[in-house]
Amino acid sequence: MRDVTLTRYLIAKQKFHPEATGEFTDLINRIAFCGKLVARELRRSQLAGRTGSAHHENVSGDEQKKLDVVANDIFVTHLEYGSIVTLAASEELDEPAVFATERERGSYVVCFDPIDGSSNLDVNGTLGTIFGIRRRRAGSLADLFTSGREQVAAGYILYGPATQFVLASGGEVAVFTYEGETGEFFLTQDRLRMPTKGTNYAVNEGNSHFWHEEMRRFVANLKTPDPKTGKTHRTRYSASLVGDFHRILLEGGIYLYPEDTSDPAKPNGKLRILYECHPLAFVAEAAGGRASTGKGPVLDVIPEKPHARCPLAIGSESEVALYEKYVRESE
Ligand code: AHM
Ligand code: MG
Repeated sequence: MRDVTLTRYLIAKQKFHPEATGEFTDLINRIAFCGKLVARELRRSQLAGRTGSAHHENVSGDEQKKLDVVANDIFVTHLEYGSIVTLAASEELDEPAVFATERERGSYVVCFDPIDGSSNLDVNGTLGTIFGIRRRRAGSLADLFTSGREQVAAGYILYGPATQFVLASGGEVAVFTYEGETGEFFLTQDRLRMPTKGTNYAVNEGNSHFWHEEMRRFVANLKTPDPKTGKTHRTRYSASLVGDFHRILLEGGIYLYPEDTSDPAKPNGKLRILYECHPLAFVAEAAGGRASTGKGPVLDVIPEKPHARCPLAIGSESEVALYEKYVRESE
């Protein structure tokens, strides 16, 4: 497995699609290349004085960091050329960027969060990039306002002690790890399956005052010893959705960012559907896990605008089903 590069993996998969033009392989390679550039920026940021605020808010009202802007520019630059991508929606773009004219007909629509977990930028903490890919249909903004099941691939790049590229496509999840000496991503885990039950939970408990009652009861349940094992779930929260989700993908458990009452303008929690919830839900389902709003699958949620949000409970089948039961019983 250690001599399978990302490119070799993609070429092997492409053989199952005789109609393939090579554009998808090109697109994934470009996203991986952007990951290498972002990882390089992150490694240098403390020495180069590139930490801190860009003194600007994005359209969601979040403070933009200098590196949010740098990473967004990297992705826009490398997705824009060659008419492969028609439209790109990013957390850091007020409006989606249109890359291909009607005549050029790019085949794909890409949604991305260039730096997820931005509050970790200044403290050298774990960070990520999230992406979801749809086929171009109408060739207009309407292509964005569709179910997450329209995605043909999704994944993330995890910037931790090692940089890893996680790709869900064709119903399978594969993990590639970056090697600096060769500049390549090598396949390190193939056909990954999420445990059906785990022992971790990730949630910002500082928000518990604003949670609905069923959420408080659910988390209390996770902290109550299991009658069979005598063990409770462990809290593992890093303020990086990608980092927290990756642990849950490997070890099982649940990540939650539920709806709460902290801000009447944001009744659906914090996370955005197109470039946070849909892509990770796609990865979770491809690995045998689940992603739910509490009331139904996240992949079935259709956003009404580019930065729309939804509640997210994502992870092992067992924990997500239990959370849905608490939500159902509260109705
Ligand atoms: P970001 O994309 O602006 O960084 O926001 C998303 C992040 C997630 O990575 C993380 O799980 C969550 O926001 C943390 O939010 P909070 O500080 O409210 O716990
Ligand atoms: Mg984010």
